[in-house]
Amino acid sequence: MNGLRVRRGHLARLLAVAALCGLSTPIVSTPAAFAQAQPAPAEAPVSGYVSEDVMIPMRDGVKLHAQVWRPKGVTEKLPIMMTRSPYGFTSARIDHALAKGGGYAELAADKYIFVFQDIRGRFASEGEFVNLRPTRTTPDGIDEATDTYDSIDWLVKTLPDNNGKVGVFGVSYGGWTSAIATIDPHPALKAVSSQASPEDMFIGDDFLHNGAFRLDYAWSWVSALETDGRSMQAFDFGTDDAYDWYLKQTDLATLDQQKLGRTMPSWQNFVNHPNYDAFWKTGRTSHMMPAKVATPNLIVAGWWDQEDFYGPMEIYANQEKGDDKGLNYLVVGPWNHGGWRGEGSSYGPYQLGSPTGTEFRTNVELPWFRYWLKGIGTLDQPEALVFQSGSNQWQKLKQWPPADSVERKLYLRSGGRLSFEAPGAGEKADSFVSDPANPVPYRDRANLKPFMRPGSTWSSWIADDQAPFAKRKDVLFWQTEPLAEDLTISGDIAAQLFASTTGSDADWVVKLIDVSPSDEATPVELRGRQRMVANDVFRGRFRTSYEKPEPIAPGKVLRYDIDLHSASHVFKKGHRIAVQVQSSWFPLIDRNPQTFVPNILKARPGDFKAQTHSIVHTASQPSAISVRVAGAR
Ligand code: PG9
Repeated sequence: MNGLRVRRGHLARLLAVAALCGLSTPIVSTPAAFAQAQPAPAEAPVSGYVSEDVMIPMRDGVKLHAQVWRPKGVTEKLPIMMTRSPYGFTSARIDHALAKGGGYAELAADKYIFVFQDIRGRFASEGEFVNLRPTRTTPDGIDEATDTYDSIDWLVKTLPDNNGKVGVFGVSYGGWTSAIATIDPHPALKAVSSQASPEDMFIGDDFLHNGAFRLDYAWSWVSALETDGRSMQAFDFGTDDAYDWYLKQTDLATLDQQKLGRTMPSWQNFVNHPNYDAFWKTGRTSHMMPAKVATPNLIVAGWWDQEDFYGPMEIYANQEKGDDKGLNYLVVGPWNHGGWRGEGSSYGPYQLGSPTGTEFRTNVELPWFRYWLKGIGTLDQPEALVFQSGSNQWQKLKQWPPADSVERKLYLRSGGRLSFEAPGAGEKADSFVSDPANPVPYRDRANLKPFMRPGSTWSSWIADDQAPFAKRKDVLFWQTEPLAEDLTISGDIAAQLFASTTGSDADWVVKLIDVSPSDEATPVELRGRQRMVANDVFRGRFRTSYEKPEPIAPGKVLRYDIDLHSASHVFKKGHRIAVQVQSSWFPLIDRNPQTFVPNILKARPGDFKAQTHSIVHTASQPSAISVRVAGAR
């Protein structure tokens, strides 16, 4: 190598910090790992790989740090597998991930040269960090795509015994950098796998959903990443009670100055871009990617990803439009964020029937990269490989969503009934009081630690039992009779709510739920349990436009169309299908003052008012959830 090495001792500082990044998926290093902080394993190489640290020069003179891991004693020419992340990599954790039983064991056993790179401005890399850096606006500018290009160029020219072929892969932020790698790609880049990449931060990923601000995630993430630029320092809330802490914050717009004594760029962006403007739109990942797909991409999503489910599904759908060569593939498995790096035999209390994470890595990811980077094997990857929950079956599909399903509507009816029969005459509205002083928690208060706080179980909150919420007066609940037969849904899900409020703004949270029976044949821990199959929040002010929010006319029944994304799920015979509707989900989502103000992050305490919300379900205004029922043709 050309002498651009970093001494081992130089990394001691970042090893200490990154030791916080635990997970069973060590080098994924998503921030959720903070929640499961464990001590770093002792630094005794166990993988059979040896590493060295390099500084790679970019076109503007900035040098980016990377660790290069190579199988010891192997002299054959090997492909390079690169992952690029802002979270820092510790040597000990990489070593364990590459070793037997680790999240990268299958690839490592097949032998690659692995490169783990700190992106610009993070950890040992030089330069300035910009969160989800936009693409360059001048030909001589830099962005993550040019940094990827320059890194690949240096690696193939510099690393001894490489075969000239490079794969780029990673989860979440690393999934995003993988997607961005396809922009003006280096000729040596032969395949990517963008896993759980965000697509659109305003509409459906980490920071906002349909314009509703993901308060705890946004604050925790930004304060950890944008504090000193070179580490991850989880914000010290001084309490485990996230609900209480956030409820006390009455001036969100200046939270960064108040708590950290300085502004944080991303926080200020949230404050200054309350609507769907060019700032958000130009950051849409698939709009930055080439319209014509030229690099094979294995897109990976988890059905119960608590951060970026919208992203990979949307990237897949958008890239499909320009996939003339058949290079755009999708895998959707029974996982939370990055769950495929673990064993994946269960999710919450639900057994999945097989080690789905190991299956994915062995039968899908490994053959994918072997084929493109080593020319070994054939590509018999289906266009869409989708796990069906409830039946625990993998399905090989020609496309997602599948074409052979029919839309059916589950109507909200009087008396808490949910039915495929539309309402007739005589149905009344269901009403509740939504009080911003007492918002509905998004999970049981006992589990409501801030997401990065040690011991937090944030990564599995979607698996929480929803039954306790159905009992609240400010949560509406409808359910079907026990099903006489299995009912399989496969494809898009959407809510059409006809709703009114006495206020001038309101959030609508909708959950589609599978209710287990309470009989003796059902395992005790599942009896009467309410499993969330789909969910999302919609901020009412954006009913007609995300760009130009409008007050809601008090008392007026208006239609709200809410995307609940998609699912492939079997509601088993004897189960019930249920729907919950509520107007707060705290502190997952910030509180809507329920009084229209131009910018909710700048709302004053006096703006927050209790209001009565109503869901109408009459023959002419039939509130419903539409699902795609499989095999119903
Ligand atoms: N979901 C995380 C993230 C991705 C991109 C930007 C901000 C946050 C992550 O786990 O990396």
